[in-house]
Amino acid sequence: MLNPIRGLALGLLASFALASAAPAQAPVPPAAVTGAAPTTVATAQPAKPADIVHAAPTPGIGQPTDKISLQPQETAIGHEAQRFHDYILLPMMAIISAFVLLLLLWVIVRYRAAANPVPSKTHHNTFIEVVWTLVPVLILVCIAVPSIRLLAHQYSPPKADLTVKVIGNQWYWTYQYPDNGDFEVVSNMLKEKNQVTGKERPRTDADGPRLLAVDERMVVPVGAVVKIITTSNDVIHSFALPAAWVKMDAIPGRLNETWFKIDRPGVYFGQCSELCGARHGFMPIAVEVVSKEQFAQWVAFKGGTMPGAKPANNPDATSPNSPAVAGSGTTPPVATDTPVAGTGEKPPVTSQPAVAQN
Ligand SMILES: [Cu+2]
Repeated sequence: MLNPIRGLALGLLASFALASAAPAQAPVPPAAVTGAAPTTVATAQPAKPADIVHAAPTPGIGQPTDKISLQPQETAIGHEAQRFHDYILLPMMAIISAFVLLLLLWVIVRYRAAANPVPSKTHHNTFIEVVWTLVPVLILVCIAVPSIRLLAHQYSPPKADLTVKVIGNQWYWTYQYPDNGDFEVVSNMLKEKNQVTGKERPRTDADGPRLLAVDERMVVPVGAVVKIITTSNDVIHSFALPAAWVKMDAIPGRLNETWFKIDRPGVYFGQCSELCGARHGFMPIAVEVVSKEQFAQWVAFKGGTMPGAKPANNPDATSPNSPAVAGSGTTPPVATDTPVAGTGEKPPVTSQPAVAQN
């Protein structure tokens, strides 16, 4: 349940989003001012438990398409891999397959028993033996050079702008943000309308395709080098995001590392790619790439902090373990700067300590 002060912060965030969308809206008079922050303004709106507004996915981007090819790639590594696949591997495979097929057909027809009552006893042809040794070697070299170069690029990550710890569970994902106050997001697949029970929210098209949409996405800033650390709480899972050319096993008791950098805002879907039990097919991955401002807003909404962000009026606020302010019970302190729509001011930053949910 939301506590009232956190509810105020949510209300502020919601009103900020509304104000940006509809500048003609009448100004809301300040209704209450908290003691912790003299500039804090609380609107009279009821606290909205709703989430931050998330982007709807774009068909054909970050999700399976009906084309026979790799999923459209969104990272530099992905483009390199796609070029390698499209212009080197695929043509080579096609040429070799066609060559072997034609050779077989030619041998079957030309040297059939009916046409050759007396079989040829030819053996040893130095030229052909050199050719059939050298040509496969050259083919392998042609594949190995770009392949090893691609691997080297994959395993030479640039300096990370953000680290996300991805933890596989039977059968959902949790995403921890150690750079942002170590808050955690638990991501479950959204069920269809006819499958939900109780208060579960069914999937809508704005969430994403069936079996890929989740209730909580991993959110990352656009253009940021995101370091992914994978591990697992139970069995081996695999974090795979095809549009980012990422697939990394999540192994209990071990930390694996991969990375991606996506330059286009949007929603990108993936799936667990290691058979991990009965519901292996029902633990999708959704990564939402947003602007830096939206990311900061989302982090604040989740109770995290941005690295280097100054806590507003509360020196304890940067510590995730900071005790609650005396007199406010167990309620963590919240201070929110007044957002001013249309002036290009920064979105509100809360100083609420991160809540670890382990
Ligand atoms: Cu799994």
